[in-house]
Amino acid sequence: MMRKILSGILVVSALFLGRIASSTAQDIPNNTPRTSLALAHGAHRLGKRTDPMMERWRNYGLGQFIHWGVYAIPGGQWNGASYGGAAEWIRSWKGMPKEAYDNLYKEFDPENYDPSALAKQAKEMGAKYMIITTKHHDGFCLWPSEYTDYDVTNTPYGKDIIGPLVEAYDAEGIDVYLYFSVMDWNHPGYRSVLATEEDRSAYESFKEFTRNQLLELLERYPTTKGLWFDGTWDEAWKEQAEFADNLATEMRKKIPGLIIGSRFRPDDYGNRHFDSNGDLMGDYEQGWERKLPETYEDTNGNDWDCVMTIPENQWGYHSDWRGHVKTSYELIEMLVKSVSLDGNFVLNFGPDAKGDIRMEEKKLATEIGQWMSKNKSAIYNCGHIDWEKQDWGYYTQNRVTGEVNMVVFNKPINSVLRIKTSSKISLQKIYDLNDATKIYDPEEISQDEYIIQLGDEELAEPKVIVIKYDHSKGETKGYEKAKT
Ligand code: FHN
Repeated sequence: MMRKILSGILVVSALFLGRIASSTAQDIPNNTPRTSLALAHGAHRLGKRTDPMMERWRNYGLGQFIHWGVYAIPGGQWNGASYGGAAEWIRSWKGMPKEAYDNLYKEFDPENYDPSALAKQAKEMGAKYMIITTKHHDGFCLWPSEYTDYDVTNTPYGKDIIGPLVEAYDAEGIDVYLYFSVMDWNHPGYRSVLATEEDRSAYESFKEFTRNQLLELLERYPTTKGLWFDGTWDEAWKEQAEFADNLATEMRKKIPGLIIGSRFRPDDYGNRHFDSNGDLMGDYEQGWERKLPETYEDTNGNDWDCVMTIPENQWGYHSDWRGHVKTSYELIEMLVKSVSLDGNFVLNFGPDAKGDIRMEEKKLATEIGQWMSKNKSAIYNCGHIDWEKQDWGYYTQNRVTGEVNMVVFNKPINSVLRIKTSSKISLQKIYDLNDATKIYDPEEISQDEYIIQLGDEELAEPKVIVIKYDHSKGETKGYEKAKT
């Protein structure tokens, strides 16, 4: 109880103290007394990682997620009834007997699984990295694991899924990240809460199993760039600050530079994502699932990714998508907004039991890819610029050239696009990314404020206008403020 109260107080104070992390990284050795609270297993760094692997991560822009496992076999249906939740959670539905679910692996035989076709499709879409579920909450492993029989080797398919996939994506130059659910409904030692001594001792075997599996994955697939953790919200796991911290160190020894987000380890008080001082734990924030930050302030200046489903909430294959299915322009807008706020956007795909990607997903991947092929320079290597957001769309800035992209989603009825910079600059050239002969003449209308005219141009799709500028002050006109 005391711990809960203390942790609550700390979380509140974190809002005041912690979110002032500077953007330059500083190493904090374990046990260093902090201005606020000394934590043995809190954040070990303030600010962003600045090494080349993390720079590469930061510049991806677009990623692909794949959720695949035995849940693709029922595809959200059991005995003629349709499960209303996310397909990969069907085991927890009272309509489906656990025993039936736990025997599904005996039917897992994805004869159409073609990792190079998947990798090619991801490449065409413009993905620079991908995340694959090696093991979801049900505990079924898509790789041959020495530590459980509940894996792909004991299915009719009988072969490793992960190895060929890593190879195929590596061959396309797409970086691979491994999703791993700590929560594991299949392991006998797994507990969500440690209520008794028996629970604690069972959980020790589960921890050892988790460690073994993670090290096994990194040994088997050494080109892995990072781990994407999930299922770490249990009370039992929240008590494992020291274990998780040591394991993270061990994993980083196996693959130096390994990227691990904020979902992995809890701190000394069981806080996740942000430690009790409010500092981000892990290399980037993993809290943006099926939602996006509204403003740059919402990101606290951290690296982050957004993982997104195409329908409202389906990750694994569900044959009966209900509700709103996002269109390619909605997804492109989310992608652009993510980049404009310094994040990566990761779009999920759920292959069916045979290993096929459904038509709706293929179509969206193609449409996004068509847009990306023309406009990728507004996405890759781009991030946030602190110019005032306008209703026509989003700015992204190339981190190398400094060029600014206006990604226009809405054409105003008056055809006027407003640009308000954060300081006096000198505009050099404003032009259409896909037709450099189309030059826009900015008209200065106020201090650091300009307009350009779109004229009769129709917006057939989100359009990119490039702004080249330099920091020379130029001539300052004396705009008079209204005396009100
Ligand atoms: O419960 C899972 C869900 O099934 C899916 O894997 C998503 C992906 O981010 N993560 C979990 C909830 O956070």
